[in-house]
Amino acid sequence: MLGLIKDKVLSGQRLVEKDAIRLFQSDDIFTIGRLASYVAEKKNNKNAYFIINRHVNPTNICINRCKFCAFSRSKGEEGAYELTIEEIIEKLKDGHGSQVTGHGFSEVHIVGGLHPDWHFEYYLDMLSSIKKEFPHIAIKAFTAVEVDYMSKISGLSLEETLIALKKNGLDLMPGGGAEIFSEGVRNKLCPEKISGDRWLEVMEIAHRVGIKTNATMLYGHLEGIEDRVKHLLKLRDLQDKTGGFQAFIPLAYHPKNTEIGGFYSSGIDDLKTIAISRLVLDNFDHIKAYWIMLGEKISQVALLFGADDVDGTIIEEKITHSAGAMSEEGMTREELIYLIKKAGKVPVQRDAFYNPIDRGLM
Ligand code: V47
Ligand code: SF4
Repeated sequence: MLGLIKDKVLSGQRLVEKDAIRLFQSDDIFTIGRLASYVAEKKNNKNAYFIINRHVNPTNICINRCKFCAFSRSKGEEGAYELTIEEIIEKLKDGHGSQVTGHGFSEVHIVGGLHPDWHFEYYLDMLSSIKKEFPHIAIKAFTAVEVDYMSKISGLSLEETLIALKKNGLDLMPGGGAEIFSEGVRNKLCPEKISGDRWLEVMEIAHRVGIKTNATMLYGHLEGIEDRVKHLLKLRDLQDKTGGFQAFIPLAYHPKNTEIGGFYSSGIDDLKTIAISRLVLDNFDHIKAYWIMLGEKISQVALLFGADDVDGTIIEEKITHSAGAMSEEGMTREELIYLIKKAGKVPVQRDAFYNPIDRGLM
């Protein structure tokens, strides 16, 4: 049944919408995985990337309150928190070069809620203070949703907002907030959030002003196969235009403590989604199997299904763990290397832009 698709992949032809739908409908996970692995190795050989990084979530107070999000709180609600810039810097000092990583961080990943009282200057101050203290750490910060919010609170255009963020130390942007672009499902999941088109617009402008970004897709909730495929194709179209995406990360929905509830994604769906993403997104260099969401073991197997990156040491993770993630919150460098080697891949420690820092890890 997958013969024609196999021929297309092996001859380097681009898959179309109905090919992607057929792949999602198929139970032949081994063929799909083998094809994805073929494409991944053509792009990245047997390399599997990881990074020494740390996540920081400056606040969980958020005006959007998406129905799949167990992390956010309203102002004044029990469990709501907000970090000062000093507290953020302390967190970075804490793990920097510590026993947890054995090395200094290459990247800090910062995302948080849309705080009703914070001013744009606070975000700029956050960036410049971190940059001043840690000039060698790349700052990957703020989803397209947060950037849109900053543009609204500052009265600046998206372009002006992004340029100001860049000037103050923003190096690249994570891929969160994309969720699923389909309007019907998005309205059920997160009615207050910016539309899929707006998310794409923010990313297009970020790429234009020289900020590389990632892209994500939240799957395993209310969406159907067609919603997933359309989402991937919109990302592929924008990547054709800008070339500004570095990696695609499928995010497995976690149901605990959320308003919409439901189930954890299955391991089979996780692997299939990674593999099909690799096959459809022929213009993305990297597919990330984010171990925090997939779990250590599925993310390891995903390296044989088209993924070439498992993300990093993380240290502290709140968003997925609020929603019932069963993984640890951090892994050491040695654990990441072990996980990758045991998948038969070559561990490559990378910086935020996929430049190799250490290849001699075998
Ligand atoms: O934007 C929220 C998602 C995202 C849940 O770019 C949930 O390198 C699952 O985007 N179940 C944040 N997912 C995480 C993210 C990310 C993570 C790692 C690396 C990168 C990168 C990006 O988490 C949110 C939202 O899409 N999310 N709630 C949930 N219950
Ligand atoms: Fe807020 Fe992001 Fe959670 Fe939505 S997913 S409620 S925007 S923190």
